[in-house]
Amino acid sequence: GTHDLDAAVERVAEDIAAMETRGAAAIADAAADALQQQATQSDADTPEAFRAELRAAARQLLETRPTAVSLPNALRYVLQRMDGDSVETLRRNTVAGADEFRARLDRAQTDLGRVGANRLRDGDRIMTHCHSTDVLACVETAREQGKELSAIVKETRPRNQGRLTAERLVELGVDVTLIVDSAARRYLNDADHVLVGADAIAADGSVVNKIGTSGLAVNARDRGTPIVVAAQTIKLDPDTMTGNLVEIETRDESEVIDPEARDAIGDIDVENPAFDVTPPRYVDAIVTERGQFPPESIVTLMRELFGEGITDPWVE
Ligand code: RUB
Repeated sequence: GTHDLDAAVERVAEDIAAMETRGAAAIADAAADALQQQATQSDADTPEAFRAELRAAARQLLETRPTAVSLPNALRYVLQRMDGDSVETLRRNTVAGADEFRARLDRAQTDLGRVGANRLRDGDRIMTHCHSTDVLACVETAREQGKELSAIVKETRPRNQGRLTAERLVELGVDVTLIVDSAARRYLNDADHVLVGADAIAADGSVVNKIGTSGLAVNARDRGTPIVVAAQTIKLDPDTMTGNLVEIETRDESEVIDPEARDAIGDIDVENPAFDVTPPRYVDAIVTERGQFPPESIVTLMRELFGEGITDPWVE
Protein backbone atom coordinates (compact mmCIF):
# COMPACT_ATOMS: atom_id res chain seq x y z
CA GLY A 1 0.00 0.00 0.00
CA THR A 2 0.93 3.65 -0.35
CA HIS A 3 1.49 4.12 3.34
CA ASP A 4 4.79 2.34 4.07
CA LEU A 5 6.12 3.17 0.61
CA ASP A 6 6.29 6.80 1.68
CA ALA A 7 8.97 6.12 4.31
CA ALA A 8 11.87 7.34 2.14
CA VAL A 9 9.96 10.43 1.11
CA GLU A 10 8.99 11.11 4.68
CA ARG A 11 12.61 10.86 5.82
CA VAL A 12 13.82 13.27 3.14
CA ALA A 13 10.98 15.67 3.95
CA GLU A 14 11.83 15.57 7.65
CA ASP A 15 15.51 16.22 6.92
CA ILE A 16 14.66 19.24 4.78
CA ALA A 17 12.25 20.66 7.37
CA ALA A 18 14.79 20.18 10.17
CA MET A 19 17.57 21.68 7.97
CA GLU A 20 19.62 18.48 8.14
CA THR A 21 19.45 18.88 4.39
CA ARG A 22 19.70 22.58 3.63
CA GLY A 23 20.68 25.07 0.97
CA ALA A 24 18.68 25.34 -2.23
CA ALA A 25 20.80 23.05 -4.40
CA ALA A 26 20.99 20.27 -1.80
CA ILE A 27 17.23 20.49 -1.22
CA ALA A 28 16.57 20.06 -4.96
CA ASP A 29 18.94 17.10 -5.14
CA ALA A 30 17.32 15.40 -2.14
CA ALA A 31 13.80 15.98 -3.51
CA ALA A 32 14.66 14.36 -6.85
CA ASP A 33 16.23 11.47 -4.95
CA ALA A 34 13.08 11.02 -2.84
CA LEU A 35 10.86 10.83 -5.94
CA GLN A 36 13.27 8.32 -7.41
CA GLN A 37 13.08 6.15 -4.31
CA GLN A 38 9.31 6.36 -4.31
CA ALA A 39 9.24 5.30 -7.97
CA THR A 40 11.66 2.44 -7.35
CA GLN A 41 9.81 1.07 -4.34
CA SER A 42 6.27 1.60 -5.54
CA ASP A 43 4.06 -1.48 -5.64
CA ALA A 44 1.23 0.41 -7.37
CA ASP A 45 -0.66 -1.97 -9.65
CA THR A 46 -2.10 0.58 -12.07
CA PRO A 47 -0.53 3.53 -13.87
CA GLU A 48 -3.10 5.81 -12.21
CA ALA A 49 -2.13 4.59 -8.75
CA PHE A 50 1.57 5.08 -9.57
CA ARG A 51 1.01 8.64 -10.76
CA ALA A 52 -1.14 9.45 -7.73
CA GLU A 53 1.55 8.11 -5.42
CA LEU A 54 4.29 10.21 -7.02
CA ARG A 55 2.14 13.33 -6.97
CA ALA A 56 1.38 12.77 -3.28
CA ALA A 57 5.10 12.33 -2.59
CA ALA A 58 5.80 15.63 -4.37
CA ARG A 59 3.16 17.43 -2.31
CA GLN A 60 4.67 16.09 0.89
CA LEU A 61 8.11 17.35 -0.14
CA LEU A 62 6.68 20.73 -1.14
CA GLU A 63 5.27 21.28 2.34
CA THR A 64 8.70 21.34 3.98
CA ARG A 65 10.19 24.74 3.17
CA PRO A 66 8.37 27.35 1.12
CA THR A 67 11.12 29.68 -0.16
CA ALA A 68 13.68 27.64 -2.12
CA VAL A 69 12.13 27.42 -5.58
CA SER A 70 14.67 24.77 -6.56
CA LEU A 71 12.36 22.36 -4.74
CA PRO A 72 9.25 22.81 -6.97
CA ASN A 73 11.54 23.14 -10.00
CA ALA A 74 13.12 19.75 -9.19
CA LEU A 75 9.71 18.14 -8.69
CA ARG A 76 8.47 19.67 -11.97
CA TYR A 77 11.45 18.32 -13.86
CA VAL A 78 11.03 14.76 -12.59
CA LEU A 79 7.21 14.61 -12.77
CA GLN A 80 7.19 15.96 -16.31
CA ARG A 81 9.23 12.92 -17.31
CA MET A 82 6.81 10.54 -15.58
CA ASP A 83 5.47 9.27 -18.86
CA GLY A 84 4.10 5.92 -20.06
CA ASP A 85 1.08 3.65 -20.04
CA SER A 86 2.32 0.86 -17.80
CA VAL A 87 3.68 0.95 -14.26
CA GLU A 88 7.05 -0.35 -15.45
CA THR A 89 7.44 2.33 -18.12
CA LEU A 90 6.37 5.01 -15.67
CA ARG A 91 8.87 3.73 -13.14
CA ARG A 92 11.71 3.60 -15.65
CA ASN A 93 11.03 7.12 -16.96
CA THR A 94 10.67 8.62 -13.49
CA VAL A 95 13.89 7.02 -12.27
CA ALA A 96 15.70 8.19 -15.42
CA GLY A 97 14.22 11.69 -15.02
CA ALA A 98 15.57 11.94 -11.48
CA ASP A 99 19.02 10.72 -12.58
CA GLU A 100 19.04 13.21 -15.41
CA PHE A 101 17.97 16.03 -13.11
CA ARG A 102 20.71 15.34 -10.58
CA ALA A 103 23.36 15.05 -13.28
CA ARG A 104 22.25 18.39 -14.74
CA LEU A 105 22.32 20.01 -11.32
CA ASP A 106 25.88 18.84 -10.85
CA ARG A 107 27.00 19.98 -14.28
CA ALA A 108 25.27 23.34 -13.88
CA GLN A 109 27.17 24.01 -10.67
CA THR A 110 30.48 23.18 -12.30
CA ASP A 111 29.70 25.43 -15.29
CA LEU A 112 28.56 28.23 -12.97
CA GLY A 113 31.81 27.89 -11.04
CA ARG A 114 33.80 28.55 -14.21
CA VAL A 115 31.80 31.70 -14.95
CA GLY A 116 32.07 33.00 -11.38
CA ALA A 117 35.81 32.29 -11.21
CA ASN A 118 36.38 34.70 -14.11
CA ARG A 119 35.36 37.55 -11.82
CA LEU A 120 37.85 36.63 -9.11
CA ARG A 121 41.42 37.88 -9.45
CA ASP A 122 44.55 36.67 -7.74
CA GLY A 123 44.72 38.17 -4.24
CA ASP A 124 41.03 39.08 -4.00
CA ARG A 125 39.08 39.05 -0.77
CA ILE A 126 35.42 38.07 -0.78
CA MET A 127 32.72 38.52 1.83
CA THR A 128 30.19 35.70 2.23
CA HIS A 129 26.82 35.29 3.91
CA CYS A 130 25.25 31.94 4.83
CA HIS A 131 26.46 28.78 3.05
CA SER A 132 26.03 28.48 -0.69
CA THR A 133 27.43 25.62 -2.75
CA ASP A 134 27.06 27.78 -5.87
CA VAL A 135 29.35 30.39 -4.28
CA LEU A 136 31.81 27.71 -3.22
CA ALA A 137 31.89 26.34 -6.78
CA CYS A 138 33.17 29.76 -7.98
CA VAL A 139 35.85 29.80 -5.29
CA GLU A 140 36.84 26.20 -6.01
CA THR A 141 37.42 26.91 -9.70
CA ALA A 142 39.37 30.09 -8.93
CA ARG A 143 41.58 28.11 -6.55
CA GLU A 144 42.11 25.43 -9.22
CA GLN A 145 43.29 28.25 -11.47
CA GLY A 146 45.91 29.04 -8.84
CA LYS A 147 44.37 32.28 -7.58
CA GLU A 148 45.08 33.15 -3.95
CA LEU A 149 41.92 34.23 -2.16
CA SER A 150 40.87 35.32 1.29
CA ALA A 151 37.39 35.56 2.75
CA ILE A 152 35.49 37.47 5.39
CA VAL A 153 32.79 35.07 6.50
CA LYS A 154 29.66 36.32 8.25
CA GLU A 155 28.54 33.82 10.88
CA THR A 156 24.88 34.10 9.79
CA ARG A 157 22.72 34.01 12.88
CA PRO A 158 20.66 32.24 14.04
CA ARG A 159 21.84 28.97 12.48
CA ASN A 160 25.51 29.87 11.95
CA GLN A 161 25.80 28.50 8.43
CA GLY A 162 28.89 30.73 8.15
CA ARG A 163 30.80 28.08 10.06
CA LEU A 164 30.07 25.57 7.30
CA THR A 165 31.29 28.07 4.73
CA ALA A 166 34.43 28.75 6.78
CA GLU A 167 35.20 25.05 7.03
CA ARG A 168 34.78 24.46 3.32
CA LEU A 169 36.83 27.55 2.40
CA VAL A 170 39.69 26.38 4.61
CA GLU A 171 39.60 23.04 2.76
CA LEU A 172 39.90 25.00 -0.48
CA GLY A 173 42.98 26.80 0.81
CA VAL A 174 41.33 30.18 1.41
CA ASP A 175 42.36 32.41 4.36
CA VAL A 176 39.24 32.87 6.46
CA THR A 177 38.25 35.59 8.91
CA LEU A 178 34.99 34.87 10.74
CA ILE A 179 32.94 37.88 11.89
CA VAL A 180 29.60 38.44 13.59
CA ASP A 181 26.91 39.63 11.20
CA SER A 182 26.78 43.13 12.60
CA ALA A 183 30.50 43.67 11.83
CA ALA A 184 29.93 43.34 8.09
CA ARG A 185 29.89 47.04 7.26
CA ARG A 186 33.20 47.64 8.99
CA TYR A 187 34.89 44.91 6.95
CA LEU A 188 33.36 45.84 3.60
CA ASN A 189 36.22 48.28 3.04
CA ASP A 190 38.55 45.28 2.87
CA ALA A 191 36.39 43.23 0.51
CA ASP A 192 36.65 43.16 -3.29
CA HIS A 193 33.33 41.35 -3.79
CA VAL A 194 30.30 40.35 -1.81
CA LEU A 195 29.53 36.85 -3.08
CA VAL A 196 26.23 35.26 -2.05
CA GLY A 197 23.89 32.52 -3.26
CA ALA A 198 20.14 32.55 -3.77
CA ASP A 199 17.10 30.54 -2.81
CA ALA A 200 14.94 32.18 -5.44
CA ILE A 201 15.24 34.86 -8.11
CA ALA A 202 12.14 36.74 -9.21
CA ALA A 203 11.29 37.90 -12.72
CA ASP A 204 12.30 41.49 -11.90
CA GLY A 205 15.75 40.32 -10.81
CA SER A 206 15.09 40.51 -7.06
CA VAL A 207 17.19 38.01 -5.14
CA VAL A 208 15.74 36.02 -2.26
CA ASN A 209 18.46 34.71 0.02
CA LYS A 210 19.27 34.17 3.71
CA ILE A 211 18.00 36.92 6.02
CA GLY A 212 20.59 39.68 6.18
CA THR A 213 21.52 39.55 2.50
CA SER A 214 19.55 42.70 1.63
CA GLY A 215 21.14 44.77 4.41
CA LEU A 216 24.55 43.51 3.36
CA ALA A 217 23.85 44.51 -0.24
CA VAL A 218 22.77 48.03 0.73
CA ASN A 219 25.92 48.45 2.83
CA ALA A 220 28.09 47.03 0.06
CA ARG A 221 26.64 49.47 -2.44
CA ASP A 222 27.32 52.32 -0.01
CA ARG A 223 30.94 51.16 0.21
CA GLY A 224 31.25 50.59 -3.54
CA THR A 225 31.81 46.86 -3.18
CA PRO A 226 30.27 44.81 -6.03
CA ILE A 227 27.49 42.40 -5.08
CA VAL A 228 27.57 39.16 -7.05
CA VAL A 229 24.92 36.47 -6.75
CA ALA A 230 25.89 32.92 -7.73
CA ALA A 231 22.71 31.06 -8.63
CA GLN A 232 21.96 28.25 -11.06
CA THR A 233 18.93 28.79 -13.29
CA ILE A 234 17.04 26.30 -11.10
CA LYS A 235 16.72 29.24 -8.67
CA LEU A 236 14.60 31.21 -11.14
CA ASP A 237 10.99 31.27 -9.98
CA PRO A 238 8.70 31.01 -13.03
CA ASP A 239 5.58 31.85 -10.97
CA THR A 240 6.90 35.40 -10.50
CA MET A 241 6.42 36.02 -14.25
CA THR A 242 2.69 36.15 -13.56
CA GLY A 243 2.96 38.40 -10.53
CA ASN A 244 3.18 35.84 -7.74
CA LEU A 245 5.43 36.75 -4.83
CA VAL A 246 8.06 34.47 -3.34
CA GLU A 247 6.90 33.25 0.06
CA ILE A 248 9.35 34.01 2.86
CA GLU A 249 9.68 31.19 5.36
CA THR A 250 9.45 32.05 9.05
CA ARG A 251 11.05 29.55 11.38
CA ASP A 252 10.61 28.71 15.04
CA GLU A 253 11.48 31.45 17.54
CA SER A 254 13.51 28.97 19.59
CA GLU A 255 16.22 29.31 16.90
CA VAL A 256 16.62 32.93 18.05
CA ILE A 257 16.35 32.53 21.82
CA ASP A 258 15.74 29.51 24.01
CA PRO A 259 12.31 29.48 25.62
CA GLU A 260 13.66 29.79 29.16
CA ALA A 261 15.75 32.87 28.43
CA ARG A 262 12.79 34.32 26.62
CA ASP A 263 10.48 33.78 29.59
CA ALA A 264 13.04 35.40 31.87
CA ILE A 265 12.85 38.59 29.81
CA GLY A 266 9.08 38.85 30.06
CA ASP A 267 6.31 39.22 27.53
CA ILE A 268 8.04 39.80 24.18
CA ASP A 269 7.44 38.80 20.60
CA VAL A 270 10.22 37.01 18.75
CA GLU A 271 10.29 36.75 14.97
CA ASN A 272 12.52 34.60 12.83
CA PRO A 273 12.20 35.17 9.08
CA ALA A 274 14.65 32.88 7.25
CA PHE A 275 15.07 34.92 4.06
CA ASP A 276 14.81 38.44 2.67
CA VAL A 277 14.54 40.14 -0.70
CA THR A 278 17.35 42.17 -2.23
CA PRO A 279 15.99 44.53 -4.91
CA PRO A 280 17.68 44.28 -8.32
CA ARG A 281 19.22 47.77 -8.05
CA TYR A 282 21.57 46.48 -5.35
CA VAL A 283 22.74 43.49 -7.38
CA ASP A 284 25.65 43.95 -9.79
CA ALA A 285 25.58 40.56 -11.47
CA ILE A 286 23.86 37.19 -11.33
CA VAL A 287 26.23 34.38 -12.21
CA THR A 288 24.54 31.28 -13.65
CA GLU A 289 25.66 28.19 -15.58
CA ARG A 290 24.57 30.03 -18.72
CA GLY A 291 26.79 33.02 -18.12
CA GLN A 292 26.59 36.23 -16.17
CA PHE A 293 23.47 38.41 -16.29
CA PRO A 294 22.50 41.85 -15.02
CA PRO A 295 19.40 41.36 -12.83
CA GLU A 296 17.27 43.30 -15.33
CA SER A 297 17.72 40.67 -18.02
CA ILE A 298 16.74 37.71 -15.86
CA VAL A 299 13.15 37.83 -17.11
CA THR A 300 14.32 37.14 -20.67
CA LEU A 301 16.26 34.10 -19.51
CA MET A 302 13.25 32.97 -17.51
CA ARG A 303 10.95 33.10 -20.54
CA GLU A 304 13.46 31.18 -22.60
CA LEU A 305 13.80 28.43 -19.99
CA PHE A 306 10.23 28.06 -18.79
CA GLY A 307 8.16 29.39 -21.69
CA GLU A 308 4.89 31.05 -20.79
CA GLY A 309 2.93 28.16 -19.29
CA ILE A 310 3.99 26.93 -15.86
CA THR A 311 2.48 23.63 -14.76
CA ASP A 312 2.03 22.23 -11.29
CA PRO A 313 2.19 18.50 -12.04
CA TRP A 314 1.74 17.56 -8.38
CA VAL A 315 -1.87 18.82 -8.30
CA GLU A 316 -4.37 15.97 -7.86
C1 RUB B 1 20.52 28.70 2.58
C2 RUB B 1 20.81 29.94 1.77
C3 RUB B 1 21.80 29.79 0.63
C4 RUB B 1 21.05 29.41 -0.64
C5 RUB B 1 22.00 29.02 -1.76
O1 RUB B 1 19.52 28.90 3.57
O2 RUB B 1 20.25 31.00 1.95
O3 RUB B 1 22.47 30.98 0.39
O4 RUB B 1 20.19 28.32 -0.39
O5 RUB B 1 22.64 27.79 -1.50
P1 RUB B 1 19.17 27.72 4.61
P2 RUB B 1 23.15 26.86 -2.69
O6 RUB B 1 20.40 27.42 5.37
O7 RUB B 1 18.07 28.27 5.45
O8 RUB B 1 18.69 26.54 3.76
O9 RUB B 1 24.04 27.71 -3.53
O10 RUB B 1 23.91 25.74 -2.04
O11 RUB B 1 21.94 26.39 -3.45
